[in-house]
Amino acid sequence: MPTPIRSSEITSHSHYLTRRDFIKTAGLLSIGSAVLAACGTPPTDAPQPRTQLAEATPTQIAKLDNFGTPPNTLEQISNYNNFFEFSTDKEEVAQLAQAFVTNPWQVEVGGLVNNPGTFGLEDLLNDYDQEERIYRLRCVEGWTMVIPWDGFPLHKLLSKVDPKSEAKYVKFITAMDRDVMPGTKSIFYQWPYQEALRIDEAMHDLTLLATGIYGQPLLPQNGAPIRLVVPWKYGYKSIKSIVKIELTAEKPKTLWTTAAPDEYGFFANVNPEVNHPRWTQTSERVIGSLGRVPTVKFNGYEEEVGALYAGMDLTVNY
Ligand SMILES: Nc1nc2c(c(=O)[nH]1)N[C@H]1C(S)=C(S)[C@@H](COP(=O)(O)O)O[C@H]1N2
Ligand SMILES: [Mo]
Repeated sequence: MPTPIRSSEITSHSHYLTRRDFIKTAGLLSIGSAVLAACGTPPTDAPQPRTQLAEATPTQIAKLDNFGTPPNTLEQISNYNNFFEFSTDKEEVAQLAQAFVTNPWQVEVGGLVNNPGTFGLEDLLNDYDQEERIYRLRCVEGWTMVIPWDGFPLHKLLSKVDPKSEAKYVKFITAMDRDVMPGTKSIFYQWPYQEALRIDEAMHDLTLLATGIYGQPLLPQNGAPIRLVVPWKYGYKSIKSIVKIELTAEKPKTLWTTAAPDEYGFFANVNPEVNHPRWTQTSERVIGSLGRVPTVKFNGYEEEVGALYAGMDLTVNY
């Protein structure tokens, strides 16, 4: 039986490759192994022989993120939330969001596509294998959580609707129910919450449509029943409770680039070299642990996504 991970074993951000290949159940296994192979040196501080891990039950397997950090607890993940439709108080969202009805649910996918369609949540769950992805969620505010998502890559759904060649961006819209979303009374924001990606970002295999956490359906406060997760970008790109996806030729407006264009860019790639005008982005607090750790470019996913931005000046807050 493997021993649980002790907090003293949590790997620091400076040497994140350690123990990566123990993420046996993560959907990133192939990427992880490719990175290890490229580096040539196997991890030396493996806590357990592989055979013992292989015999462990799923919940006993060490599940770690790309820095070797174990996930936050469901308690933490579901009680410290940004979901401005409900409240700007992170600890109040969980309670308020209980009134949000997320069943039945449909996602309409259209715009510049050859096969537009409206998909019921059940169809999406049946048609696409739900993979587990352990990603770090780095909020632009300077905190991080490690979340074991269940879901499927967005590119599977996009391939199904078959984007036209003119489609250059993918826009996402959150459900809006004014009756149960007191935050939408705020006139500082343009509702409904809207986000967007460039199409190559949307097609990247790391870009996930999440439907669960820890093997359970998403809770309302986490963006039930289906939300985007883009792990190399600040958390605000990971739009919750999606009802509409539209492919466009023009760069879409987003809630944050409309509300405060000088503070929140369209690309919003995690970058410790570009500070927020009002606070530093060089470090972050991992929820549930004390102190701060250095923030890493692209949230540690540079190997996977760096090529998407070749030639772009990354010191600009786009
Ligand atoms: N619709 C909607 N999506 C949203 C937000 C929001 O306010 N409304 N907040 C974003 C921000 S700022 C973050 S950090 C993450 C938080 O996700 P979590 O509460 O599941 O950790 O959701 C993002 N998605
Ligand atoms: Mo955020």
